[in-house]
Order: sequence, then structure tokens, then C-alpha cells
Amino acid sequence: MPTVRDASFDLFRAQGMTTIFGNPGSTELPMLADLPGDFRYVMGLQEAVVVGMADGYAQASGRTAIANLHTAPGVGNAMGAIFNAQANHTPLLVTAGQQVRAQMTLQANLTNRDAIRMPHPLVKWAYEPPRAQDVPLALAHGAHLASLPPRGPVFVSIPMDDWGAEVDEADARAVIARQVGGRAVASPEAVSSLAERLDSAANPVLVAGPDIDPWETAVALAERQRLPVWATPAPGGGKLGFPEDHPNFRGVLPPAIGPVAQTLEEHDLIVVAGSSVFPYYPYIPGPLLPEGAELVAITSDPDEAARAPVGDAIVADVGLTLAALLDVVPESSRQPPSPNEGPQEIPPTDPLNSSTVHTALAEVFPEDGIVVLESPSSTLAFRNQLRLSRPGSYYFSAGGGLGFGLAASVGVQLAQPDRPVVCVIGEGSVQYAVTAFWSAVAHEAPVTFLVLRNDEYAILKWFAEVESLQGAPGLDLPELNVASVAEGYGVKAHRVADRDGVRDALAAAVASSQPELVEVPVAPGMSLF
Ligand SMILES: Cc1ncc(C[n+]2csc(CCOP(=O)(O)OP(=O)(O)O)c2C)c(N)n1
Repeated sequence: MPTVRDASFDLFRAQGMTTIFGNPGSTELPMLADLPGDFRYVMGLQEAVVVGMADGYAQASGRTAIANLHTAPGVGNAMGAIFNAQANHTPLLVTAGQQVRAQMTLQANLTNRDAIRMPHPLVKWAYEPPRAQDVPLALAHGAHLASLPPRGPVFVSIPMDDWGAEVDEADARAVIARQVGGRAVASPEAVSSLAERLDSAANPVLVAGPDIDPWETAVALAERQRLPVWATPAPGGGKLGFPEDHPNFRGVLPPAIGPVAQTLEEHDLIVVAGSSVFPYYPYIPGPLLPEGAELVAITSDPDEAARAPVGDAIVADVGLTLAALLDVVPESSRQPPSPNEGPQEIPPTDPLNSSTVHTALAEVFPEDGIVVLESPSSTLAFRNQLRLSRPGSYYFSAGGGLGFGLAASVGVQLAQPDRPVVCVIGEGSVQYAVTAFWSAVAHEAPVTFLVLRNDEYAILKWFAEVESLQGAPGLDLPELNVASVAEGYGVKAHRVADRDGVRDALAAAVASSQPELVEVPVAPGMSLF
């Protein structure tokens, strides 16, 4: 009879989950010993990095990834990264080892005492099977649930003696053979009602969110209905839902209540696709919508639909619903939106500001490049200077928990080995996942790390100013020498302070086949353009 381990690895194979991200402990060794040759183990030195890498990998490969953690302390270390994965709608099967069943009740060392409750409320489902032979079905349950909309992390705790237990062969075969899919289409009535509202509106607008996939239908809809398009506010923009060099593209919505309504002032119908309404931060009060405007959101997440403070919502697969809308909506006779203005010119400064660094990156950024961004005070400047135009070319933590960027960039690179990945990151943000440098080297992920070093938590100083708060400690970061730390992990590092030098160093790092880091001193403060 096959063992739990045989059946579980066959299940992983059947689901295309042959890359396992992990950090091993004694409770995980029975799963990992003699890892079959068709599996790859991607090692993170700390569990937040394990889950961050798995998050990037799952997003960039489009498939559920496995993150294997070390019982309770491993799950504890990973919680911030699981929070991000939930916000990113990333399909993750998070597993953790557990004491042997015979020693769980007496709570021997490393027993995860309340394994199911621990990752709540950050996962869609958490489970510890009551019997060893239930493990394959529990893993299948978790893998399917993670990949069904809204996608997200799930958790299964597995006692370490379960792996060697025997399972019924026919039962295991039945579980492994199952395929479960779930892209639900909106009802024809909902689609035709939205088509009518759209076509009869005087000045409608589309807000594109990260869950638009593929974006060709959003492009076709915007063109046919002459819709200007805004990207959902940056805090929620895990991925791009619309090409930013398209003439209809206007820019990124500001992330606060009053400014969103102000920005969309001239519109009478706001169609939001693939985003919550809206990922606001900070709190700048005002009307939720411009006076007299209506809103319709299309989302695959029932919770996003239910919690929106305003407007109607259709809960369905965003790509399929946009395609259905496209089938029934006529060509509009409205004027096309005026052409999109390109990025703003940035006058040179000494030291460089982050916007200038982004202009240098834009000059050498390859056609098929991918950016993973975690540079809080220059997020908007980045989005303004690099108008990304290829699908799957941008990853950003929708949850806002630092530590995503560095780790995810390694996972994205492993999922997309033929596309150059550039991780644009603040020196403060690096610290939350700093060991990911080691994983990049160990797994030969040739990421280019562009580190913006302003010696401070610039975004927090800006928030303090906006909120009229003075005297907060801990906002300065003197002497945080990221290049030296990265060298300690085996990354080739360069320090460059002038614009042309930055451009050339980035071009060389992008072209190289190993991970390289370019550290640039930049002026303090926010960069908006
Ligand atoms: C896990 C976590 N801890 C703390 C924060 C709060 N936080 C948000 S931005 C920021 C500063 C990041 O510094 P840096 O990467 O240097 O970027 P800068 O603000 O200078 O652009 C901090 C500490 C957070 N978002 N996530």
C-alpha cells in the first residue's frame, strides 16, 4: 500500500506543485528526506522569506505554490508574509510540521498546541487531519481551495509521523485524479444591465485593478467605449490590470477617500474591475464618489463586493465578465480620451532624488523586464516614470507589509527565468527579508536589486507631516550599509551616486546572469513624479 508521503507527492505532481519553498526543522524532515528528483526545494533562511518567495513564485507562475514551515515558531515568523499573500489573492498551500501524534496531547517540545487557530484569520482554511491517512485528502482540499476565487493562502498542519502511514490505494488515486476549477461567469442579465448603464452614461471611466486577467479584454472595452482608465490606488495594486503606456491610461488613483472622488470628479459612472472599492490609505475624508456619480464593481471576491461602502457589485470572474461585456456593448460615439501625457521631466539634483533614479532605470529597463517594487516613498514616482506595458511585469504587496519585495523578487525570478527581474527597494524595506539575498545566490536567481538609500523611513516622516504629528522616534536610519550586508550573503554589490553611473550599473546588472545589487544614495523625502 502507498504511504501518506507517496500519495501526497503524487498529488503535488498532479497539481503541478513540484517546487517547495521551505525552511526545515526536525518536524519537517520526514516529509523532505529523499526528496524525489522531480521536486525542487527552494530554501529560505527565515519563514517570512519562505512565504514571500512562494508568494512571488505563485503569482508569477499562475499556479499554487507550497510553503513548508517549521511548526508553531515557523508559522509565527511567517504571519506577516501570509497577511500579504491574503491581500495579494495569492494561491498558497502553507504546510507546517507537528509533533508526532503520540506526544501532542502531553505537549512535547515543538507541539503546535493550537495549530488550526494560529494562522487565523489570515488563511481561507486551516486544518489538522484527525488521522494520518486523511493527510492526502486534506492537502488536496487545501490546494483546491487556495486556487478557487478569491485565491489565497490555506494552512495544513501535519504530524511528523503521518508521512510513513499507509493509505488505501484506490482512495488515494481518486483524490489525486480530481481536477477542480471555478471561474464563474456573471449572469447575462447582470452583464446586459451593466452594458446599458455603460453605454448610456455621459462620461464613464474604468478603474483597473490587479485581478483583471487577461488585460486584453479591458483594453478592448476601454477602446470600444472610449473609457479613460485609472489604476486602482497604489496600496492595492498588487499587479497591473491595464497597460500603462496605452493612450487611454490616465495614471494611478490617489489612495484616499476625498482625493479619489476629486480625481474622478467629471465622471458619472465608475466601473471598477478586479479591485476592492478602494484600497484606501491614509484617511483623508470626503465624499466617497463625485456628486451624482454611480459605481459598479466587478470582483471575484464576495467579501470585496460585500464590504464596499458604495456602489453596486457583480461577483464573478473579472476576465470572463469583461469578455461577456465586450460581446454586448456597442461601439461608443463618445470622444476618445485625450492622449495620455508621458512621464514628467525631472530636473537633476545633487544628491539624486528617487525620481531621477527611476528615469535612469526607465532608460535601460528591458522590454520583457519585471519589477518588484517596495520603495514606499517613491512608489508614485516609479509608477509615473516607468509606464509598464507588458502583462506580468509588476508586483507590489497589496497588503503593505514590508518584507514582500525582496523575497518575492526571488520567487518571481524562479518562476520567470527568461525575464529580467529588477527589485526596486528602500534600504529600510530590505531589512524585513534580508536573508532573501542568500536565497537569490543559492538558487542562482539573477535578480537586479536597486536599493534607494535615503537614511530614513521617508514615507513615515511624510505621514507624520500629513497627520501633523511631531517628535516620533525611530524614523532615521543612519549607516545602514545594504551593499556590504548583501556582499556578506554573496551578492555582487555596486555603490553609485551619479545618474549616468546608475544607468550603466543597472544596465550591466540586468544583463548579468547572477544576482547583483546597485545601491544609490538618494535625497530624503517623498518623490511623487
Ligand atoms: C512589516 C512592516 N513593518 C513596518 C511597516 C511600517 N513602514 C511602512 S513604510 C516604512 C519605511 C520603509 O523604509 P524604506 O524602505 O527605507 O523606504 P522609504 O520610506 O525611505 O521610501 C515602514 C517602517 C510596514 N509597512 N510593514
